[in-house]
Amino acid sequence: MTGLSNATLHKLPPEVLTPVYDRKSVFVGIAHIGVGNFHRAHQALYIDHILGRDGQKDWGIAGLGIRQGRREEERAEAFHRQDGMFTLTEFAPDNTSTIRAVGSVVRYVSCLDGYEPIIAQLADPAIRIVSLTITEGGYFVDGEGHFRLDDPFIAGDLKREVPESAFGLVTEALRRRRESGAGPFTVLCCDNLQHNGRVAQAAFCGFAEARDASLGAWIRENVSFPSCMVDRIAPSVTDEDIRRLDKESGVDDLMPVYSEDFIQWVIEDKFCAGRPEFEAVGVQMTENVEPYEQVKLRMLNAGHSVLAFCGLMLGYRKVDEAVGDARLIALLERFLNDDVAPLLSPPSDINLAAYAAQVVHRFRNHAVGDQLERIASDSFSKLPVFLGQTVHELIRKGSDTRREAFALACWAECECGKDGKGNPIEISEPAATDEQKAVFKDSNLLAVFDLPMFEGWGIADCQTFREMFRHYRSDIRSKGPARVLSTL
Ligand code: CS2
Repeated sequence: MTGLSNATLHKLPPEVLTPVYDRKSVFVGIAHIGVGNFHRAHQALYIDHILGRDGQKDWGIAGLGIRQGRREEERAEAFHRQDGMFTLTEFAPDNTSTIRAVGSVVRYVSCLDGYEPIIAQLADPAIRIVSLTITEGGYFVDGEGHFRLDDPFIAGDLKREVPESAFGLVTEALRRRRESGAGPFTVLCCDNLQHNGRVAQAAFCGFAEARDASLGAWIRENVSFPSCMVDRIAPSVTDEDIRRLDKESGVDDLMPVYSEDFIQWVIEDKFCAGRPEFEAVGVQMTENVEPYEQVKLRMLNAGHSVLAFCGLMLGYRKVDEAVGDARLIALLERFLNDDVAPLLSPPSDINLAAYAAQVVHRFRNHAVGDQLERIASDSFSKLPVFLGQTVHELIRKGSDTRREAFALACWAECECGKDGKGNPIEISEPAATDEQKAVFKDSNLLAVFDLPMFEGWGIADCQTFREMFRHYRSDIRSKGPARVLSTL
């Protein structure tokens, strides 16, 4: 098998697509924080296409790794050994695939060498966009849109001379840029949040204002924070996947990624320091992202979560297996079409019935075989974004909420660590404290609704919903999830 680096590009097997541009002629113009699977299967691919176009060579990506740990050590080593390249395999539903060596990440700066080089990279006047995928829970913004300055991680970073959080690093870089005259850059949040640009603005400005009021005001005035909707299913990559993908590609890649062939990016056109020719590679530029993001988060992401909780409870581990079960398909389709769709005001180019059918079709993609445990993880951060508004509106309208109550009952049972057959499930909840996780084992089955994540759902005042949820949870335990599902 051939290793992956600039020197070996011409030796890769012919079925592996390689950059159509000369990587040596690319300059860095984007810095990205959080170079995980999703970024590499999504934004890095779009930029790879951009770099192949005339006059677009100054939009290369500098990947920034800001979280210490074993994963960072592996990633930094792989980026270093492979000159920033990795293979991406995109699987179509008919199991055909396209394999490509993505070349857009032309530099990688790791915190393992300290945080100063990261700040220096961000402060480099060549950087005109700083994009981020730091997860839904990574912004420390509460339901009212306030940055949580009292969070110990944030409070600690505010005191550090050399900061380590995304907010601290960007703030310090902007301070230097203001001083040197290099000017602002655009901060582009690429996480699954509603009005993610506004959330990012609240977080970055909140941090900066606490550090230095005049700098905070300058950032508010000069830095743009466009919202965007990102969409592509990119599963976690296990060691076994690495072996499988490398065998298929014939490339000895330390960090291959894989995904579905579907991809979408809708961005609010608000860039304070210039931007690539996004339209030329299929990105939709718009004045208003909100209707797109509402559809995506409340249908695809929420549908994913509903399927994950109920599928796990029935004993499945993969998305394509779960949608192979007619009972779960029926649940998912009714959730999408009967519960969520009537609440949405989609943009004119989206037909919701067709969108729902496409979501189901995407979930059926066998080669993608996404992990239900991955999707169920971090629900403390995800559920308020994906499902909160839907439940709130259904309750307010007095509509049928059986499927939502059942999905949440399955979720609460999943969080107890076992599926409906008694087999272990592993769901990680990085945003939850141990005390919060203990509510799932409470003999009061309704104790979960006291968690702060349920603020604003309308459940506290809805006896019908609470009763239904309690009932479902206890029936799942006594009769099994399949019996309960058959009553919906
Ligand atoms: C998933 C998303 O993690 C989740 O909850 O629903 O990662 C999903 O695969 C992507 O948002 C698809 O764009």
